[in-house]
Amino acid sequence: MTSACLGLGANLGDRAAQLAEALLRLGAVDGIHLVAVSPVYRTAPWGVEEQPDFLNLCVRIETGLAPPALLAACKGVEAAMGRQVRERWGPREIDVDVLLVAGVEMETPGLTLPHPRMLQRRFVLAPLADLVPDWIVGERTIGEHAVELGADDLCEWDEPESARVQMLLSAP
Ligand code: PH2
Ligand code: MG
Ligand code: MG
Repeated sequence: MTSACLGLGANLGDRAAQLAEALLRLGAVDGIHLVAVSPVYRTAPWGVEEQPDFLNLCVRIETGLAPPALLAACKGVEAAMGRQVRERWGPREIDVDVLLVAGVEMETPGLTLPHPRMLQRRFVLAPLADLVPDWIVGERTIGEHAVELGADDLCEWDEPESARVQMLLSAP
């Protein structure tokens, strides 16, 4: 089993419910075990600014899947939840990205690890720093990268939506 971290985001529909559904679907995949879920952050849209705010979180998993199979599982969850194909960086009902797989650096057409843009994105680094502040990417820890990126656009803990996701995850 290998430790890995995934980044989830949504900015259409009932965002917290979709994040929770995606987590439940991921946890039901053979070979994926959820270890810890970060708080939920409300974040300014990055890339395409004219779209609703996102809710973002990260999840730490243990997995027996190799990275391509893990990516396929993430895409499978998006497809099962009816994610529509829209413009790059545009609005989405659910997005599940593979951010980090412990000990893995790879660059293939479909998957680059660590995720190539994660260090420039507050909406990734903030929840990731809550989960794995001491993991090293490049020369620094995730916590150090998060401090270095600083804070300017919206990226704040959403307490009610964090509580809703937790509640939906623990509901029978
Ligand atoms: N995802 C994108 C594009 N822009 N902005 C925020 N705040 N959060 C996201 O998850 C996000 C984004 C494409 O994956
Ligand atoms: Mg993404
Ligand atoms: Mg994606």
